[in-house]
Amino acid sequence: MKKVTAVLLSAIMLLICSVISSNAADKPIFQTNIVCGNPGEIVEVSLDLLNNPGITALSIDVDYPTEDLELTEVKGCSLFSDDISTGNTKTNPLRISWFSSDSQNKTDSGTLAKLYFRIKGNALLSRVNISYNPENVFNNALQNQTFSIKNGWVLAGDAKIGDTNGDGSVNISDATEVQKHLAQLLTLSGDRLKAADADGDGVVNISDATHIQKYLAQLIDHLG
Ligand SMILES: [Ca+2]
Ligand SMILES: [Ca+2]
Repeated sequence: MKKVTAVLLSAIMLLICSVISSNAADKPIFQTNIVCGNPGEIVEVSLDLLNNPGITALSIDVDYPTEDLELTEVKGCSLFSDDISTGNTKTNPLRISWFSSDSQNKTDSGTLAKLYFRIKGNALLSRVNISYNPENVFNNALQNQTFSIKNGWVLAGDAKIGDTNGDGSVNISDATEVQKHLAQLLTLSGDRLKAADADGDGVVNISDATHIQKYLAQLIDHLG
């Protein structure tokens, strides 16, 4: 009887996990990617739309630290039949917008725009943040569509996400530093604090220490 119960429980857990993972996989996402370069170089950051549920309009803002990055050019991509407006490179945040002129839902996923940044002299970890008002992203029934956001980084020189002590590698000392910071035994600030956001959700908490540990245990293959 115990064996039957265990098998049944395993099957239920498997079912729950598969439902959760399929939901996660299908979740609509706006994201910018993680790129590396050296100060003075121009790097290309992609603004992507994933798992498009079907929309007729969108308006997204992208902001970045002007002390670290200079936006030199923006190219709208031909993801949809109508042009994607890329706004003015001199404004921060930059507004990326699009609407379907035939009012038909478009379900394509891919790159909305490419942003070209020149990395300034003292930059290390620079976040390229996306924000949007759900009322400005909707389908042909005027239903607002909700997207998750995954913000990317421009990493200059040897900068690495998760390398909170700045020694050039990510190891267990970095996870310990995050824990000490949370316990107020030390204070991470500036680029060291930015590096501590190892899961890239915009806040530094215990999940980041866990994220570094999982990365070191090869349970996940990337940080940020
Ligand atoms: Ca380190
Ligand atoms: Ca975090």
